[in-house]
Amino acid sequence: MKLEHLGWNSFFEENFKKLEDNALLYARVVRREKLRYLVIAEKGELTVKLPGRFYRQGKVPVVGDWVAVVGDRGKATLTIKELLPRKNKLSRKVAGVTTKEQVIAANIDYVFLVMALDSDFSLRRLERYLTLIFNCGATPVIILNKTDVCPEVDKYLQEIKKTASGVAVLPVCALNNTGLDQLASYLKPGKTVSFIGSSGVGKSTLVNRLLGFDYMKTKALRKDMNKGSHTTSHRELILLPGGAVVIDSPGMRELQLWGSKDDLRRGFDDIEELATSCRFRDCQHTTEPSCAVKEAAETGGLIKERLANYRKMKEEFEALARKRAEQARRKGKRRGK
Ligand SMILES: Nc1nc2c(ncn2[C@@H]2O[C@H](COP(=O)(O)OP(=O)(O)O)[C@@H](O)[C@H]2O)c(=O)[nH]1
Ligand SMILES: [Mg+2]
Ligand SMILES: [Zn+2]
Repeated sequence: MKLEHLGWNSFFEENFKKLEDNALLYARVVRREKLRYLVIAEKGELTVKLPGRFYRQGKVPVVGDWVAVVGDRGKATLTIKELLPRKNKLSRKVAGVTTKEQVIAANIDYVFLVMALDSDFSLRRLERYLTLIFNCGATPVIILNKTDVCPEVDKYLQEIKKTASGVAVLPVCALNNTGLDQLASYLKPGKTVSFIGSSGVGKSTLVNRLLGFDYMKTKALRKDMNKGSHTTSHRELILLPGGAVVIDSPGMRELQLWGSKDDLRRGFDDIEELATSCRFRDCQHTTEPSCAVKEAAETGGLIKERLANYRKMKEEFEALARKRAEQARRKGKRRGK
């Protein structure tokens, strides 16, 4: 197995060489199951153990990570020795009140943000997802699925283009297998594509279409499977016949932000641009006089709900920053004792 097809490149190679240990193998994480990981190395798939120190050090490998693996002499068990530095990572805040990062996937080239053109469609959710993707640094591509149930695809395309300027938008129908050829230019050997989006938008159906057979459990299949055994473990990282690597992340019910308010800059460049005309340089666009952003929202130049969403996310990032600073302060105190 040539691991270049799985995304192995000079960046990872250099970091691997720095470990200066001939006994090590490099491998990519395919799936995590508590203390064991399924990884893929040159010799093929391997099950490896993760020593407890990784948890204590807070560097737990995720799907898409590259790890250095070592075998115990004479024993069949393999152990993860190092987590190689990441090119990037897609993160959110863990669900609930805890202030903690949850890394969803690592080392990604493109994030396919899948949205369905059914009643579930929301521009505000799109803005939220994009903010997370901009934090990751991977290139977002919006996949608009279920065009078969939507008579006004063009209307949605126009709205999305206004909301996500500069981001490619590809309308497709996974069910009827139409429009999927547009994805080909991204799905090149060695490239890693992570699929994200709400549950039910058709991510698994899309992946199955790209694979050419039903590999991922889709909602339709799952219903029947609940009756019998449905424990067939599946890989979260899959190699497509054409060479690209796909990461199908589990559905996200709650999309809590992780990152900083700087991550809003790219997705809201229209607001940033307007803000340069506000009277005050540090204008928060709330109660200040001569605020160009508020004026635009009142006169129709800026969609009100978009501004409200921007403000909401900015507040969330500010609250997150306060909590993280407080955590760091407490940690420092404990260390100082
Ligand atoms: N009408 C329509 N339904 C689709 C399309 N793609 C997927 N679905 C259906 O949407 C449901 C959820 O799909 P699934 O792939 O499991 O979504 P996931 O949760 O994002 O992985 C299933 O019943 C699919 O058959 C599509 O293009 N059109
Ligand atoms: Mg799915
Ligand atoms: Zn302002």
